[in-house]
Amino acid sequence: MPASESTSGGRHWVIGDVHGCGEALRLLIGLLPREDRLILCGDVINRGPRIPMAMELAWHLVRQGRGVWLMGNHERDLLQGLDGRSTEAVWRLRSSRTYQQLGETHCRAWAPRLAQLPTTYRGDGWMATHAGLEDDDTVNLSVRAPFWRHYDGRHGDVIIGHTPGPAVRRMGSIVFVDTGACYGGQLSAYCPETGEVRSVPGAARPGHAGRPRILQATSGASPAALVPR
Ligand SMILES: [Mn+2]
Repeated sequence: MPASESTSGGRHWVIGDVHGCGEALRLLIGLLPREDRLILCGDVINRGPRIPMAMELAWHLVRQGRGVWLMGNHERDLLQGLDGRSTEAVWRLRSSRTYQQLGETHCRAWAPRLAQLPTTYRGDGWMATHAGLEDDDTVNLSVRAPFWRHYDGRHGDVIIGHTPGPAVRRMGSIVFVDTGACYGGQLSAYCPETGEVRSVPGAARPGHAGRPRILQATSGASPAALVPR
């Protein structure tokens, strides 16, 4: 899978799962310095109310050279559904909010762009990816506790999304930046160079329970509050 690398030497902001919160992404982009590089940590699509807007904003950052949109498991699932290789993938595609909001034709128009998304971004002493790495360093777009438990810091800090929580938080060398924008939480950006966090309110979801789905990590592997180092 493709990787992307820092060439700027400037500051970066790694942004958590947007999940269709287009308005929140617009506000957050407006809060971040124009000269800094924005890394979207994957799962820009699905769940939220304004998926086309979120995708257009993310792609605009990519085209400007201001941002990098990393592949999440939701983007991968969309591509697999469009490929039509399994009945389950097609069923998942048709029941996804991205498919419902964009329709078949627009989903297909996005596929060549989504297929190019890198799975990692490497900065100086840190990297970003959607969920984590296997023991042999291959990217896994949906791993949770096994990576949290076993990551030994060999790539410096690894900044990930995928698992929502109440705040940007650190566990060892892993920084979690998904703050549940689509679940009534916030959309957050974390600067690996300074440890600074900036957040905006996510989309309120009428009829939704409003609580982030915070996964219970096994055997005490629970992401702690962020302590910048
Ligand atoms: Mn995910």
